[in-house]
Amino acid sequence: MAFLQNPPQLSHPYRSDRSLLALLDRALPAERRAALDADLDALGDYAQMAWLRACNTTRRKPVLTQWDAWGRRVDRIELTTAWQEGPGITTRHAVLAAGHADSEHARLEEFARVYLYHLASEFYTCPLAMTDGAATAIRASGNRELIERVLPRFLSRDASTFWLSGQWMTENAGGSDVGHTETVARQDAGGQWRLYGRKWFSSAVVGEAALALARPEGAGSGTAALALFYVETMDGDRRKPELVIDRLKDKLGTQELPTAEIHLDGLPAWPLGELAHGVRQVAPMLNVTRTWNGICAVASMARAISLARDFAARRRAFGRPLIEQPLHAQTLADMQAEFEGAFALAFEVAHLLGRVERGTAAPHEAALLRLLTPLAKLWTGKLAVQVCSEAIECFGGAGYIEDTGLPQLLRDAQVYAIWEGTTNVLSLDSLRALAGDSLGALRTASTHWLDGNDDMHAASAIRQTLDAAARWLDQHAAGRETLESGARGLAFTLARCAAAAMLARQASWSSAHADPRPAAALRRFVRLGLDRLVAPDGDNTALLLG
Ligand code: MFK
Repeated sequence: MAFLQNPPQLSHPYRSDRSLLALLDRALPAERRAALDADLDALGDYAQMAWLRACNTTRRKPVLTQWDAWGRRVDRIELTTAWQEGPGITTRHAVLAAGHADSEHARLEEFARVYLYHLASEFYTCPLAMTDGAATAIRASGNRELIERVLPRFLSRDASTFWLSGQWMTENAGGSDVGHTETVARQDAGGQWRLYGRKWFSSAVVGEAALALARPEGAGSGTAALALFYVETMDGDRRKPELVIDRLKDKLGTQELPTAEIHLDGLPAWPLGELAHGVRQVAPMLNVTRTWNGICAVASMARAISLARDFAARRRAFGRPLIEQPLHAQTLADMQAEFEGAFALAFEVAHLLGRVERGTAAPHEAALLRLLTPLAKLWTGKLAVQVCSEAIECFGGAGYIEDTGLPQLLRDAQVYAIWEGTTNVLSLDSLRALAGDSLGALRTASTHWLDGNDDMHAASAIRQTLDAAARWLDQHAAGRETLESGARGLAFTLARCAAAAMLARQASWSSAHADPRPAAALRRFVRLGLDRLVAPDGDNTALLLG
């Protein structure tokens, strides 16, 4: 019998994830920690089952049928199995409800669930993120009628009453530059607002509701004149005729997710608040979905590394298992250190969000959250692509073969750098945050996170790099073009410093609990470098593009 390679096995995504277990043990009071265990265990079981199922079945994509045999417009979308299971799993394990519970730990407990569920969900987490964001934005609007109508649906623990919500923002002209939105809101004779226009990326078109940006008829141009509307998509069990699905997108990845192009032809809509400043009103939603993006990105990294490490123990080359080959071990350890930094940052944003929402955060932490949210999103998004790419390379040619399930990890990871704003858009958003005193808040927080850690080299590298970032910002604050051109380097630098300081806090706790591995991750993460600052070189850029 010719040689057959053992395929990689996925170890239990919850019980074998030491980063998640240690974080929850450190950050949660014992009672809450214990109460969370059953849901996380079950979501880990589901994730393991879903991986095996995906390995043993032919992949499917959603199918849109626009017309029935008799010429009636139906716009019916057939979903994959994981998507059909989505409402049941989500509500049974209170994925969204947990995040809105009355506790400063609510968001951490929610995002622990999201982290475990994400890959098994086949990006059902995308509309879940938007539903979570919509619930947050509607709550922030103070619109009582709407809060009472939709929050029990969006946060339901019962699949039969659960509603998904979309976020209809992106248009052909207004992608990142949402101020170019062309969708118009017009009042009919009865005073009902109705939306007319085309939305270009609607990933929750199978949902029951959405928040949509539109320009009230007669309002001026630009971002400030946009208003935020709430819409419902269904009339009983039929989609409203004023919502037309033009086609499903043929995407690089996230292919189980039915992202649609749609037309709104007079869809009834209700303003959330004032008939202007819609972007300001949708910002709480954006910040929540960006938090989901960061957590989902680290979930992809965790999966890629878990499979690559398992395979390295099974696969022999040049006389020994790959894991014993020094260069391969080095590669895996670098991935692990970068992952642990990203994990620390993404989950700190989640925990902080809960504390800020519940009013238990320290005074500087609201500014800190405003900065860390785009930093976590942009850095983890890019890192996920790098880690997934490296991981599939760890399998050699097998990593390039579709039905190993490995290429999908990389294709899907590419979405994190695009979904909810590209790396550059998020870098510019971090400049918005830095216009306040968020850098001071990061310095204060870092001092706190480093307190009690005995890795003097790491502490000094973090402080020196934060000083360098502050000097860079001072030097370039007045020159907008230079500031923007270096915004990505600044954002990566701050993200890495924040992640390192958070890793230091986790390392102190873990060392005291006889686990030296996070301290090792910190040493390696710092050695891989914190400083990504870019010297201004406008002339050189112009020459290269000429
Ligand atoms: C999962 C799989 C997905 C499947 C495939 C999907 C592929 C991708 C599909 C997509 O299209 S994802 C892209 C979604 N689009 C975005 O994420 C928008 C990207 N653009 C931005 O983020 C811009 O920064 C933004 C539109 C939010 C604002 O740009 P502007 O037009 O220059 O607005 P401006 O005047 O700076 O900000 C308006 C207000 O919002 C200001 O407040 P004031 O009115 O009080 O002055 C800002 O401070 C506030 N604001 C903006 N961003 C904020 C914020 N407030 C809090 N947090 C933020 N993040």
